[in-house]
Amino acid sequence: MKKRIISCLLSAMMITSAVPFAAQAFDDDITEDTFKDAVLIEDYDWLDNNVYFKIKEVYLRYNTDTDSAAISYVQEFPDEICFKVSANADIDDISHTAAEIDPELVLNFNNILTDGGYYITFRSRTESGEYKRIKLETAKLLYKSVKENVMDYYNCKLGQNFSDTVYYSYLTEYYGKGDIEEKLEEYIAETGLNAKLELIGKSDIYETPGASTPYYRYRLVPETELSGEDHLALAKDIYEKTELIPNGHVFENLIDDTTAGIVIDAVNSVEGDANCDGEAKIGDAVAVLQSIALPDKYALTEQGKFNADIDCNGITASDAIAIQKMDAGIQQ
Ligand SMILES: [Ca+2]
Ligand SMILES: [Ca+2]
Repeated sequence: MKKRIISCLLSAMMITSAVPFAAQAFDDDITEDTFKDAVLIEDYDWLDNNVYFKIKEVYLRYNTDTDSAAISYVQEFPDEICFKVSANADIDDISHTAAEIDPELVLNFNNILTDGGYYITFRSRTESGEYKRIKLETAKLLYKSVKENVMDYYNCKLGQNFSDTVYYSYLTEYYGKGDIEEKLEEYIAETGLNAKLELIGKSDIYETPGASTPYYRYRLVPETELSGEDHLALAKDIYEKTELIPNGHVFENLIDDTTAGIVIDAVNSVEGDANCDGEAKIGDAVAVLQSIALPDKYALTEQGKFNADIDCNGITASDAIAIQKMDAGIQQ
């Protein structure tokens, strides 16, 4: 079957991937030209799992050297607060503290690091599973409440559209807990599809602290060559019958994820430093008052607001007073 090259229109800026799988290239070399004719899949609602990210756009392209097609997701990540904690940190205790600050602040996952310890990530999620914005003061309060217990505070990533990350996926590749294999085998048995299952990888991400629940990545590989459209149709059919959503194997990211949203550096935050010059001085108290009086003219940056919100309730005149007292050496 003649293979077609479909590509997509994205700048070729490389970024690091947050996905815990090693990069795996397809056979073709990725260049800007490779993607210029990508097809935007309009009916991508079925791909939106709204779990760790929200899919905004999906592109389909054919692989030049294999019989596979791939999809590119443009993703939107919800706000998150990340900590690095030691291996023996009491994650349940930190989780409890977070829930006391805001009941919707939930531990999303913890990621074991090779040097011992974990990255743990909090997101704000409603009971119905919708992710919400995290208020700056909530991030500050959580930081202040748990900072004695953490090895390092990583950052808060706040702001919608924080990350338009693109990645590629084999069209029938699935990531999740052990029941993926069972569901796919059932699908093959029921449909009589001529296909085999390939285990691509296993991840050490755990959904619940202390619970050994490895995640698996499987590919359902058709034995007969499919066109990109046919492979996509198969993926949709699998979704309709099993509710399994393709979840790709990142091998390249093409959009710089630092261009949108806000990343607060809490480790290097100087308490009271509203103007972000590294010191808390009387000028910071003035900057706070100016930002309240003339917010359009003297707006604080998000980092400045994080630094200057001494009592973790948003920026008010009392922060200016607290900063003045700090500057004067008066204990809080
Ligand atoms: Ca300052
Ligand atoms: Ca305040």
